Amino acid sequence: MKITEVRAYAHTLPRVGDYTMSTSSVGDPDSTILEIVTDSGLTGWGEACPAGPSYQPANAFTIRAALELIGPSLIGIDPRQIGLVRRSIDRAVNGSPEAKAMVDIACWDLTGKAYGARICDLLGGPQADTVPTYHVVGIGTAHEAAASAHDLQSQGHTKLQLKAGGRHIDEDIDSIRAVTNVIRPHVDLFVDVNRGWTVEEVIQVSNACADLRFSIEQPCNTYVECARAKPHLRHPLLLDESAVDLMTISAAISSGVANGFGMKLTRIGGISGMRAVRDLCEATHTPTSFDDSWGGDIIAAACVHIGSTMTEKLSRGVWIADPYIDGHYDADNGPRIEHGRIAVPREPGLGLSIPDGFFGAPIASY
Ligand code: 0XW
Ligand code: MG
Repeated sequence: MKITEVRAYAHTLPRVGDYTMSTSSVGDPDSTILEIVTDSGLTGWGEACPAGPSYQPANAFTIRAALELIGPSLIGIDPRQIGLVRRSIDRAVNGSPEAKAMVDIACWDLTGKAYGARICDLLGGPQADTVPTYHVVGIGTAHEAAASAHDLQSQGHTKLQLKAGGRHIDEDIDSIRAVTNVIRPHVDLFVDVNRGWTVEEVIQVSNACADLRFSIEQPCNTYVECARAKPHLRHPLLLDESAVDLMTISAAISSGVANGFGMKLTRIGGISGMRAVRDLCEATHTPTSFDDSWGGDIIAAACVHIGSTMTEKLSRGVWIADPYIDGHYDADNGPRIEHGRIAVPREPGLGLSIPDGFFGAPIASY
């Protein structure tokens, strides 16, 4: 099997409802879709969709610019040789993890389709037919947060992520208290600040809520700030945006800075990179989630496949943007949340059948 063409598409995801974090809001998510065509007639799909232009170092335009260099380097390569593919694109461009992750996911899709196996089966096999997810409770008044948490638990959610930051910490403390007042037994709560607090603020919030059970995710902007705060916290600390590579992740585990992670596949190198994080977390009994910033069925399926292979006790859940998107790329097999869980796709590769022409004309072809 050889790669004969690489196509890139731009796809604006129809958003349902608002989604605001401490330092940014999602806006109209501009997803980049990658289609890798082979001489076997099989094609593979990848996707990368930042949560708005200011959430992370990459945006739709930088991702597409990187493809200008990556695309041509793929022609003639066997996509099943994912290690060779990685070395080729690393020679083509430095950095650009989101664009490279798209290639990785598309190659895993092609490999599964070529061998008639689901990606999760190629990764060691799913722990169950469904995976746990977590649902966000947005930034709002304490009453709104409590009402949302109540409703989500009634829908079967057992993992809640309360967004915080971007305002005085007294408002966050009020929301944390209001939500913990309605949290039911066996429901896990974590407060995700998306880098919005200072070291002083996270210490103050943790002390003010010392009597409450929750974890704190990415309170401060940098790894150094989170590490500086950690010894003073009364709550477990989770890293997300600062967990940028395996060296940082392993250092955070061995130093005791991180008690767990919120991981994004396109930040860490796609399915292949997330597999390495999974194995490190399994070996060190460190919980992690399997997420991405935003995106549709393609990135959602990739997260579900790798997330399904993690020991459930160590899985913090698989987050997908489905509740905030109107529609699917694959109406039948696109991942969706039911009673707090997501079904693992059943068909080979990613398990998606995307209709021809769904994304319109390519914006680029290599
Ligand atoms: C909840 N997410 C995975 C989706 C948004 O991109 C933010 C992110 C997070 O946990 O930071
Ligand atoms: Mg997070």
